[in-house]
Amino acid sequence: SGTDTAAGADLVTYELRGDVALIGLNRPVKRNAISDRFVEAIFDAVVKAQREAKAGVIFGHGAHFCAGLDLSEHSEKPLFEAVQGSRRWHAVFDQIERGTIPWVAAITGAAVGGGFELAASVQLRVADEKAFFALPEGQRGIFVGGGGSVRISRLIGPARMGDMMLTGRSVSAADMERWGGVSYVVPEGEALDKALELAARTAQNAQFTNYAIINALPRIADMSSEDGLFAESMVASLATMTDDAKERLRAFLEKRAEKVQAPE
Ligand code: 1HE
Repeated sequence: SGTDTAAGADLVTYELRGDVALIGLNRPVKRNAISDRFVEAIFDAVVKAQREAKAGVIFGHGAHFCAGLDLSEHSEKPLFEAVQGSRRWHAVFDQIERGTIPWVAAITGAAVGGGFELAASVQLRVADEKAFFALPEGQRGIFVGGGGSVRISRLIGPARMGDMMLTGRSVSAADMERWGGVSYVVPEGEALDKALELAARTAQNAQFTNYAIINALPRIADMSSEDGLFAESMVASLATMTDDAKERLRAFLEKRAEKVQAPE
């Protein structure tokens, strides 16, 4: 464990477990608040994982997933630096949302402000039943800058996001599941194990299909229906051409592949 990259190596832990990379946000005394160095450390770890792993998990060391932007750095910044800082968060989180491998977030404690924005950039969200979500930007006199107005808004809807930002209220894991903001709520203490299990399962998929899911779905969501359907046919046909698809389809027909199971 431990990353060998330069920027803020101490701020994240990195571990490879089989095909799954584990990135731990590691600034628990500051509730994993994300400083400029921290954003770079996340980027380096994500790029390393894309080289070495087939799926990744992001979790927070300590009781909380992430308290968002490091507010102690933020107030000092001149306008143009603030813009560039926000754009850097976008680039880093985009590497997670539209990169080469699927990511699972194991959310415990607070996922607040930029912490929720980070969670919104992964493909699968697992929440501990005690986890909570908030967007306190309204009280702080700032605005989301880590992609939340796009990603969180599309995940839970602009009305719910506006409610969270205007009222600053805390939303429970159970309510967030109802809102579609998380896909799994698990008993206390089990989020990381569940996230690892899901990541390991996605790592077994065909690489091209995972890439298409990660990259085609959000883009098609941005298209008109007509363009989306056309793009879908192109991606679907390309997927079918891969050796992986040929072998996996043959395996199914020869009864060597796992069947779909009824849900538990
Ligand atoms: C911080 C931060 C931070 C904690 N920046 N230092 N985010 C927020 O507005 C959330 C602010 N944080 C909190 O509401 C709470 O800290 C928590 C609910 C997350 C956790 O509470 P608790 O009681 O466990 O911890 P604490 O005692 O509040 O915090 C421990 C220390 O971390 C304390 O510092 P200390 O020197 O007194 O020990 C806190 O000041 C520090 N800390 N959170 C800096 N965020 C790209 S735009 C995104 C915009 C946003 O993200 S806005 C939301 C910012």
